[in-house]
Amino acid sequence: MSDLPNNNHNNGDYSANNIQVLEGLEAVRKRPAMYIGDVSIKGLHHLVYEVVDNSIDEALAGYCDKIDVCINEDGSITVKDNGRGIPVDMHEKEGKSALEVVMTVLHAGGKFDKDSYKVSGGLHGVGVSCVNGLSSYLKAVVHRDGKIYEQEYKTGHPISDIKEIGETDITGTIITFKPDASIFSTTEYKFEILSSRLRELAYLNKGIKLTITDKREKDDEGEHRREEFYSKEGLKEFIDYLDATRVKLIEEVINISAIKNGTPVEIALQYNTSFSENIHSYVNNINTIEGGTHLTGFRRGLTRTLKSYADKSGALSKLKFEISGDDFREGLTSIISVKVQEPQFEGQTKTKLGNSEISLVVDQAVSEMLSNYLEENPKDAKIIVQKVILAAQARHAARKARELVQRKNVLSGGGLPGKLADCSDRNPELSEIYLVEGDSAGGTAKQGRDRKFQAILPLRGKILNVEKAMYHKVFENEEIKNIFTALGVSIGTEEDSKALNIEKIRYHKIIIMTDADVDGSHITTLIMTFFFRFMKEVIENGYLYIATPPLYQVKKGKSSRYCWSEEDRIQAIEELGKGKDSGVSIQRYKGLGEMNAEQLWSTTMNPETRTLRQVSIDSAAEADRVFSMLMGDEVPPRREFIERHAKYANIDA
Ligand code: 0RA
Repeated sequence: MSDLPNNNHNNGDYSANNIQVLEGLEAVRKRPAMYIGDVSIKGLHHLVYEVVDNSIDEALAGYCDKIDVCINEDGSITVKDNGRGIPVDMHEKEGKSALEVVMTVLHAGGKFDKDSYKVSGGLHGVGVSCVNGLSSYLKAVVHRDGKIYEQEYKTGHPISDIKEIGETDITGTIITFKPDASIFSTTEYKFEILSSRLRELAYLNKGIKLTITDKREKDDEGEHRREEFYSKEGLKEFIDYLDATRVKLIEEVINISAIKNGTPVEIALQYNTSFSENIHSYVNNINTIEGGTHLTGFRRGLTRTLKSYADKSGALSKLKFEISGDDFREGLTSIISVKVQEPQFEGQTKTKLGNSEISLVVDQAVSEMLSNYLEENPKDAKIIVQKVILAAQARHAARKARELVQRKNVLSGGGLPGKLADCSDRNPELSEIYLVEGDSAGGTAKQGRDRKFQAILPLRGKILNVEKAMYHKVFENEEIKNIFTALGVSIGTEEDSKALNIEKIRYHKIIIMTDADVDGSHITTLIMTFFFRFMKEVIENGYLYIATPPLYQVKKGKSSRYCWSEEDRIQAIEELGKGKDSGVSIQRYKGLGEMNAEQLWSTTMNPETRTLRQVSIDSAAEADRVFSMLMGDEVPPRREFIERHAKYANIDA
């Protein structure tokens, strides 16, 4: 790279290797997003995954079974494993220890270890040196060959030589790093985000114990927050975890495990009484949210195998219409995990597997093992076939209902819902739509908005709980039809019911605005569930937001302050009431309706002053579980969940 100052010194004392080392990590610091995706909260957490992935690789190679992650008091991270320890011997060519090479040369991670089965290694597979480059401080401690070694770094550069600091009878690697605050937009780690990734890793890689400890805070008993994850049976237990609040159709999760053409394929599946399809796919422990060839292979294998079994059993003879692929996946929860030697990732977020050979690999694994299963378990096979037929019948009925609805819609002129107050701008990138709880608040919002770019769609009361409703009920629901029509996206049909024509969407900000009370947050959750189940692309594109109306107004004479939390309120009372006689009044806003149009605008709708919370999916599997739990039938786990999360409630949902 010619724009780096060190380039001029390519003579004298500097060896070419030295310069390359420098260039490597300077490149990471210059364009961090190229290496870790972004420098937001996502990229920040990616640093931990990158280090943990190295330990997982050590575990997959058979040398490690314990990984401990710690969020330290000062916000730094420590990852400790009981693997072989990073080698420390002198590296002839580089003229430095192997440890230093691993820590300071880009992509040097697996250099010494070509034979081992290396398939982990993070979404970008950039290695731990990348973490080093993006850390203001990093310390590597290695237990190996009876000795303890240590080296420290600053922004990727060693600040000491490798030192022998003691003796040991264990082996392993301990890496502590502090993300560089001049690079990341935030350096505050979230326990929830890290713990759900570690849980996922535990299920995906059975037999490894992963722990996380948060030393930043203590609970009432003086204990640090801590979680431990260990899965003896892997994917099977992952399914049980995801389906905790769903009613299963067959007793045992179906397991498929095979190595086809050298590619390990692991699949677990279970049918439940719900109507939704929950398939989560992974390649080398990475959640492939955009799918890819492994998913295509799975679907094809599943459909063909079940269809041929059902055909043979004669169960389909009475059906007067074709079964579609979707029918085989209604009420299906499944995890697909493949380990691919040289994965090609495609798609917008590089989470779509492109390797064409994998499709057949997975298809064959499913066909062979599932047809065996069906032959050996005729009782379960019958239950599954019955479920598929029911799904087909319901879908058939739903299509008729939908056609009727759409015909009516055309007869009444089609167009936008009557309740929508649209904005005048036609550019989706600049347009917003507020989904407002209740007609009355909707009216206030219509008065208060900037009509150029803000549209208002009032929703009456509670929208349908899509987690409990059948497909055709969802599409018959007035409020939900209004949302679809207002957004300008069409209701999918049959096979492609999950493929939304997102490029037609009329607004790039969809803002849920409800009362700041229990009912309001329930409605927010209902609407989020609806988007998660039927328009996931909206969330994935970052279009879904939650408005945050104030909780209080503290007033004294002519001055007033809006408050969004108890702390805000206490501070406002103190500041407004300072030194003078009292006369401070506090208004608690129970609902949006208690604000007038001007107040609603200035506190909640004006882009200059409002705070929007963007809805994101950190872990699709976890989101799936949480929504099915919050919105499903079983009350006790929901209560437990709410109580457990009350203290640590994650506002970014
Ligand atoms: C290179 C080679 C070997 C192990 C590792 C790296 C290694 C890296 C990390 C990062 C975190 N924990 C780790 N554990 C091991 C192979 C060493 C050998 O052959 O003994």
